[in-house]
Amino acid sequence: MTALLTFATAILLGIWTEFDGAEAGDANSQPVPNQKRDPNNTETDTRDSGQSQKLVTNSIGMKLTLIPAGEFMMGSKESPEELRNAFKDYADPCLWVDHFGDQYPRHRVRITKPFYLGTHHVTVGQFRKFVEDTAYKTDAEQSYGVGVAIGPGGEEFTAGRQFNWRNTGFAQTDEHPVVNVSWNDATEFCRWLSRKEGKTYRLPTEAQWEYACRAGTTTRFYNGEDPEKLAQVGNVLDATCKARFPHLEDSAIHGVDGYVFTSPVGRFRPNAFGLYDMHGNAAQWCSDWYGAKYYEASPADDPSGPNSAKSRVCRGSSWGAVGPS
Ligand SMILES: [Ca+2]
Repeated sequence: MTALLTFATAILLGIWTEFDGAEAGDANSQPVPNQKRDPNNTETDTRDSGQSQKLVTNSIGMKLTLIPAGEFMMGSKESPEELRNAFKDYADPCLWVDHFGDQYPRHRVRITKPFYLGTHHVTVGQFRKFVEDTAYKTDAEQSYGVGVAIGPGGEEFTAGRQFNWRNTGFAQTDEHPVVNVSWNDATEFCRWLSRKEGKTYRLPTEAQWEYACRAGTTTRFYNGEDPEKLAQVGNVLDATCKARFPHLEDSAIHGVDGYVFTSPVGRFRPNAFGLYDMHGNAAQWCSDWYGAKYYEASPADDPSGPNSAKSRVCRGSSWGAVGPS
């Protein structure tokens, strides 16, 4: 069985597309032979509502949740036009582009094998262990990242060489999701952990991600249809953020999640599989190449995305957005 990680990404979606696929290949292309089991690994069986669920804690303290095989309807049950109309009152930049067409048409997908998925985003503290062990330099440290700086009119979002996973311009503890990491950085983290434990860690496919996020639900969000209720289950562009950045007023929901920027992982109600922050906080890299029309041609069994493209798939939205993504 393969262990997969959800991985927090750059704080603005798509910012790292210029690096996608430039160096690193698919982590699946380099299977790691079995090695002696790490004695720090522990496995725990728990019972929840009569169903058996296996949780695993790995050698760096990451919890992974066993996701069962199954099938589901992937994508939006609403057409792009219906979604655009439903979200027309939000000026979220993520909704300005033709954002909804790639979630359509809805189609049946089978996940044929169970898998482990990271219960939380990869944290700053966990990523630091990788960097300290390998002296790895992230793409942002070799180019530029995105963060929050003091501009002429107050705080503003901007890009610069000073921003990277260590410095985002706002406070991050070891319990916050690591951000300002590219798809390449995420893949290298998985390779390091695979070597370290003798198991195969990789990013989830987009189909695995959505199957895990939905956890049996068919609504826009796993807590229903209403974006105004997102603050119950995740850290999104909410009234807290709007109070700090008044120019985002037209983009934010009225609900209050209590966080302007990222939040420590696991602070909101999990979904039915026991996964946290699948909506909001930090967006998450998937292994797939991105194809706007891929859903029209997706195979039913374990789809893994187009053969090649210019960018990778990122799911889960973030603390700076409200739309279904
Ligand atoms: Ca928030």
